[in-house]
Amino acid sequence: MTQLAEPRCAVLVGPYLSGKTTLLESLLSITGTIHRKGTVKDGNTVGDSSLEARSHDMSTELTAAPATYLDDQWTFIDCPGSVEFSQEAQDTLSIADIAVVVVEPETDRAVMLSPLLRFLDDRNIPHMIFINKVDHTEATLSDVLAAYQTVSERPLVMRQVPIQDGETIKGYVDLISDRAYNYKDGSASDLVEIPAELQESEQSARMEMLETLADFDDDLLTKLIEDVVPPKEEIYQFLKKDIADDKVVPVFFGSAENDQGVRRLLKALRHDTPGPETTAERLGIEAGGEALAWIFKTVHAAHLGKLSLVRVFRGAIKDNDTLNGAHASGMFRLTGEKHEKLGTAKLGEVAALGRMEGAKTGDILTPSGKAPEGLESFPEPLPPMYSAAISTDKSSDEVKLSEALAKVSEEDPSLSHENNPDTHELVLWGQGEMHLQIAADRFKNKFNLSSVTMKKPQTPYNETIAKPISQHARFKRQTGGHGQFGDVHVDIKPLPRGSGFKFESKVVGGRVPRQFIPAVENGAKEYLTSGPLGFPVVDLSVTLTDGQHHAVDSSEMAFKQAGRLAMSEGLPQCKPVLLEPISKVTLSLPSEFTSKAQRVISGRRGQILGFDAKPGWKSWDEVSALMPRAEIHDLIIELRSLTFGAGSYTFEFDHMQELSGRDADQVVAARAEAKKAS
Ligand SMILES: Nc1nc2c(ncn2[C@@H]2O[C@H](COP(=O)(O)OP(=O)(O)OP(=O)(O)O)[C@@H](O)[C@H]2O)c(=O)[nH]1
Ligand SMILES: [Mg+2]
Repeated sequence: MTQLAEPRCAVLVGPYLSGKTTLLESLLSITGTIHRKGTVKDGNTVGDSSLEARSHDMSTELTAAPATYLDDQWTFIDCPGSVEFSQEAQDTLSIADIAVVVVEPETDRAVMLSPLLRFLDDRNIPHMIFINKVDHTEATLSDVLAAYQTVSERPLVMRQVPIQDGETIKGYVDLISDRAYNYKDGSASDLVEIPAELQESEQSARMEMLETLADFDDDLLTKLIEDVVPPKEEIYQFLKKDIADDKVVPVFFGSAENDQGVRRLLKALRHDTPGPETTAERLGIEAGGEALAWIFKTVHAAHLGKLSLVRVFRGAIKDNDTLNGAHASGMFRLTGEKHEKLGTAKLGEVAALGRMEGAKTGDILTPSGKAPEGLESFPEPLPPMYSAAISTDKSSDEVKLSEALAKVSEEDPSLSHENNPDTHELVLWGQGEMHLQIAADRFKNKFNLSSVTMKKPQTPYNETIAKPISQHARFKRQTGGHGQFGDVHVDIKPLPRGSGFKFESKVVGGRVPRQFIPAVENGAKEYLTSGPLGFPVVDLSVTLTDGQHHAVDSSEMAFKQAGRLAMSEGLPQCKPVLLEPISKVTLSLPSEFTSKAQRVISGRRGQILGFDAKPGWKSWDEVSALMPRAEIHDLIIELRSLTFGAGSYTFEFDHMQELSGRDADQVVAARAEAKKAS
């Protein structure tokens, strides 16, 4: 009896709408996992089962599904293609034996693919390219290949050449087996004679493939120089090794919708995909030792609660095992939204562990709780690029909202949230408009939070003063019984940027009794939360120089009010100025778009600090600039539309800067308007 191969895992990735979910459906149909093939249009595919995915006609989270093909076990995982969901793709790729990069037969948008290919090559993740939708293209495949080659560091090798019938591709010639096939609806392709007119181009494509392989093998090179054509078996072995080492990327084509070329792809996967032990080695997991599983995704499912999706990289885990000190409540195998109980998950398998409280995406699970050292790093959460202020008008939903926020960020580490101390808004950060929209949909669909609304977040402006002043203020109330009395003299002075607020007392002789001095400071501070222009006031000093008190009527409260009064009467005379936050922004983008991006920065009141080649990235630049925070809000939208989605940016607070003129007037007027409305 032949030894069965360990279960392997292929992850489908690639640009938005290239046909990954359709390809998963085709793979599952051909392997007999499903008996009725669905379509994305009809909303009945195994992938995209969530309400969010169905309603937006796009994948919004991964779909894992097991399959058996010619006695080999597989888990296929379909990832969303939108750049806004790249965290999901990156995390899933980290546990893949191979990635199938599904692309469209386009020549002008190849640049979209470069961040993904870069990620794969940085981590040496073996991958293949599947040019999908060849039933519907005007481009010639050699042009398509050439376009994608410009964004791939690794050589792409065409494994097939198309058999054309006019504009239509009706089959292919396999360049290693030297066999020709015509596509056949609903079943495996027919073996046919290689068309005479293709013989020559097939031979030259074959030679090109061999020459690329020979770049990585001296024996093959010697053979080619000596005009010896190596036997097929040898070529298969070269290719298999080069794919496993991520030295070359084989390219296939077909039509997922029509199941064309998908069997061929399956056979290539079967032959060329490294097993989980090889992947474990690539990830730095030594063979031998205790069982080990890696969490690549966390889901909060409707009935099962928290699920940790893992891939087993050593040994086997059983339903009742204790891992990292926690006891999983159930182990499951997922097929899209369906789940079945699983007793044992062995090396290579993908499983979902129930209610592993405390466990998070990226964690290594072992019985001892110890993770080996020197492992490949799990992808970091992607830097935030777009934000929205999120709120609920139902106070009973507030606790639910904070729980839901914690859960969606657990499901998707590229979502985060913060309470902005200046604007007092709860701000949700993510990768783009759609990303946040889907999060909002999840609040409604999954967490039953229909009262949640999102809006553009406020810019955290501050204000300061330009002129010093001495101010006297007296707080006096006589309301029967004993009254309230506090009297202060203060010097208010501007301080350099970044100084914040400073308070000191120079009062002598107990004219303001010592115990009331902190109250004066607190009163001043209280006023500073919203100054004459309506914003938090910073960069000023207040010195208590003198005052008066009354033996009976003075109190902490009275001096606090006096401190506050001194500020509210004094500050409007100190030439208030608006301060806007300026961020240091670093744009990362293909060099062909650099000059356009610089214009975008200037158009958004930015100051370009410089640009340079992005270290280690061929034909990419990094542009650094200082930009007002108010201008960054939708920068990613413009940057992506400029760069076919490839560009991104990071930002960090740099300094506060005075804003004057019309821009400032508008900000102040809008603030006054908002205050009136609230
Ligand atoms: N003509 C043609 N259309 C296809 C093919 N495969 C997919 N499509 C269509 O392309 C569109 C997108 O297909 P999906 O399978 O959802 O693409 P996807 O890559 O999963 O999309 P995202 O996950 O949102 O990135 C749908 O309208 C499909 O019907 C194909 O082989 N030929
Ligand atoms: Mg999809």
